[in-house]
Amino acid sequence: MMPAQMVETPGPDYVIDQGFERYTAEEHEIWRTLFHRQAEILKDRAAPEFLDGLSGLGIAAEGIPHFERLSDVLERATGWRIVAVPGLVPDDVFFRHLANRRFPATNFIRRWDQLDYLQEPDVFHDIYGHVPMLFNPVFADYLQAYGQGGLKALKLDSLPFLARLYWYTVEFGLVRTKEGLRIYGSGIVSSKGESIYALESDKPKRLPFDLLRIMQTDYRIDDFQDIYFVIDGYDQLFEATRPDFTPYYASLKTLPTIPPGAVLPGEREIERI
Ligand code: HBI
Ligand code: FE
Repeated sequence: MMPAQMVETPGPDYVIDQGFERYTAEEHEIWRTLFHRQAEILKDRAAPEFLDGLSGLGIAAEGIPHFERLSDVLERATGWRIVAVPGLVPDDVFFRHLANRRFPATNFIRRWDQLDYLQEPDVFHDIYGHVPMLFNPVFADYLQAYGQGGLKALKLDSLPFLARLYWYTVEFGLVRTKEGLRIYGSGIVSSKGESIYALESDKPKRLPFDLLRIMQTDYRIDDFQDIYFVIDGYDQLFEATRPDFTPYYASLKTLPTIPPGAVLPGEREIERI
């Protein structure tokens, strides 16, 4: 029996036991509060594929999901499973998990005073924000391809370029639908304020998805985004990760980094809503 005060030390893949039985009633209440708040806000703002994943996986309000039980449903749909990790893990560990269809989800939940914003991912960001999109077969394939690409980028000392692709799609991506722009990025759908700002504020720029432009564009981690990139569909993401990125990295290394708020001459901004 592990002494209570000892926190489990993760193995080389940083996987730990979720500790589901250790969650307190208050932690489940924080989940319920976040869930109900986002359910209201995301009705006409989240992409249909996100909402389909949320309901298809049975991710519900009643409390923090049980990773193993949720993984059994997810695996039947797209072959992905969720593994519990204590927080951000080293890049190579992260990419190896994604390349093997394992999504590393943080097992702790934020405190009441972090309800509106916290910098590092918690279980609400990872499970509510990321896992529903893994129910979509094309997006599920994209994220595995991203993991494989990450392991290659590490070898080519080109990780920052690929991290931008993850940031501006998986975390902060928007998708065009017949009803207008919708959100599929996890960093947005798990944030009350940014779910509204991303679609309705005049402040951020919105540009069409462009792989090299994204990999050349810096991003900020401490506030709402200055720019969003819009895809027409998830197969656009999957197709974009097909080619060998080696030549892209070589040319990107010779180009200046584009600051997040910039729109270059000739670029056509996408109108909000
Ligand atoms: N670790 N647990 C976790 N979750 C992430 O989203 C994550 C990570 N480590 C590295 C990382 N993301 C990014 O730096 C890579 O996408 C580049
Ligand atoms: Fe995330």
